[in-house]
Amino acid sequence: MRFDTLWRNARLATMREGKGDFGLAVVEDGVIAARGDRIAYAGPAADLPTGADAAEIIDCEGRWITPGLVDCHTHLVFGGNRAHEFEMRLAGASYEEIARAGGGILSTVRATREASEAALVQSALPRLDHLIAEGVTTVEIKSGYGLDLATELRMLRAARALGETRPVSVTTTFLGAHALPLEAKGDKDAYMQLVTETMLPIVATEGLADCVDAFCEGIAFSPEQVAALFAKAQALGLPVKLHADQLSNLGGAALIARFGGLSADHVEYTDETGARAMAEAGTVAVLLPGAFYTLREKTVPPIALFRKCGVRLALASDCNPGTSPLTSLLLTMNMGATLFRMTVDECLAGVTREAARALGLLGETGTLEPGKSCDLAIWDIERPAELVYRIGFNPLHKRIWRGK
Ligand code: DI6
Ligand code: FE
Repeated sequence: MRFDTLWRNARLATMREGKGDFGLAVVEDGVIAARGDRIAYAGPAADLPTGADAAEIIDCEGRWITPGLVDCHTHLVFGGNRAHEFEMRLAGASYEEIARAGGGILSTVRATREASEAALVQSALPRLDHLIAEGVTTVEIKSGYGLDLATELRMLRAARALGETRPVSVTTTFLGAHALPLEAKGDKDAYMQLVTETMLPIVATEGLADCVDAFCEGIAFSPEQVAALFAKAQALGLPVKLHADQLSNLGGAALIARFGGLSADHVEYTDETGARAMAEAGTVAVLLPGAFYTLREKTVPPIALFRKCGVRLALASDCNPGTSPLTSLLLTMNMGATLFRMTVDECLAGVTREAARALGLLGETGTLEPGKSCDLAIWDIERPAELVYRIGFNPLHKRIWRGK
């Protein structure tokens, strides 16, 4: 049997799901073989068909291989940054004071509207490269700092362009319902009608979004406004997800579950009704410890409740200039463990299998299984816990995307 590339002498964390087993699914003396951009074999060396051969055979010298990492929630594309607001907050200013002084999300909106597509790509590349350097092979990127049609389209084009510029899979999300722009003059209903009836259909027609997201919160949009947007998204054949229950419980988790959404993100304030609805709908909880840390939040997401109900847990960077200026999934895993008390297995599944599930891409990536894209991260570690335990250290040996 002839393969293109074969990685041997490796320890695999395949992340493959067995019956009732959601662990790492470790293979001690493992082999991965690729044909083209697909995994053709992933398993014990002993079970490799006899006579197996490959054009290129790589000795991994006992290193660990995991699926390429998946960052399933980022706002990677934006203009400017908010380092000055960080300083203001350190000097005692509150988030609200900064927002009233023209800062906050709207200051990023201003900078993003002023940036060309090329400038947006250029400023996002170092952030993307940092993710890639830690083994990321799939990244989700949201719009939401344009809040007008032209800039929202430009952000989504910039996100697609990033995927053409670097060897990484990019999925895009339309987040026109992120915040209320100044020109809406406080009229949330009118703005959401614009997002729902005008922007979204054009975004869909141009094929620029793989998914639709919204921010459901007192400072953003109500469940009713979001429901109308989701109904439209579904009519257009687009899956939905939601920034839900981050700062208060407006029933966001139950809302996204009602629409069969891919994920409910943040979910610090989700209650048992919400968690049960998510489990029923197969909606993944995407936990974002970077935002929790930056905002110095006190309310931890109800991890035990999610476990009890059987809700799947993903972890993501939420990379954004305001509440999570974080471009490291390794540090995200450490925060998931230290701040949220997630286990090593949960953290690793959270940035591989469950993150892929949260993007609707589990058939394509997220585990080491035949037929999937050959997306691998090869690590210089002795045990998987090192990926979660160390802080500010990157043990990536090599990253493979689509077999290369
Ligand atoms: N939740 C957040 O924490 C960020 N967006 C969102 O929906 C805030 C983004 C920002 O401050 O720029
Ligand atoms: Fe976010």
